[in-house]
Amino acid sequence: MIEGVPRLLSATVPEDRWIAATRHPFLDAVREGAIPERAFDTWLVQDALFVADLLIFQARLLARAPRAAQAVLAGGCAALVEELDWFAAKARERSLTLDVTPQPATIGYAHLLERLDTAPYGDAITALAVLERVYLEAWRYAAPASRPYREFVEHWTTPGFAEYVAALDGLAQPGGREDLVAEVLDAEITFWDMALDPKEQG
Ligand code: MP5
Repeated sequence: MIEGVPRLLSATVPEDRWIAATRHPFLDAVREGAIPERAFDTWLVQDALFVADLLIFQARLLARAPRAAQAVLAGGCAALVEELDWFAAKARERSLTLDVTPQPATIGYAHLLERLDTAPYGDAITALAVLERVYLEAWRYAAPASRPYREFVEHWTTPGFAEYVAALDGLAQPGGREDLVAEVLDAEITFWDMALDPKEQG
């Protein structure tokens, strides 16, 4: 058993990547209040771009989901729409524009979502369950953090988000394309790396 990974998924998830994705130095720095502002702001605007890509993927997944999965996925889509408003508000508070060029890590993750879009439903929902679970556990690791980062930690550690993640765990169909699960974890690690060390944009 890997800590934080639901039993159902633990055979699917590679432990070294799980640890790298959920205990990343970015998260240590957030918890300690030592994150450079530029790194945090890079993460924020790039994650807003990621969430827009995720909404496209998830809306399509909802369209092909079995009846029993529709409510959870529809709720997730609505939450992503609200989250895009939240990102816009946070960007305004920090005087950031969301009209930025995607970093290579963001583009890479978008390409992975496009491939998941054409993967069989079972593999795609499992990848989504891992994508959300890893984010919950990552921000739990950064908790409680002090201001001004605490509200970001709280955003992804609320009981409501944990319930959503548990519901996705219940929909996951492990035992399929384990390489896609590993790719999700790699994309998560690369995303945190990117925030700490963004590529210069031309
Ligand atoms: C999520 C996210 C979780 N916001 N960013 C990355 C890089 N991975 C996962 O998605 P959500 O829907 O915002 O909880």
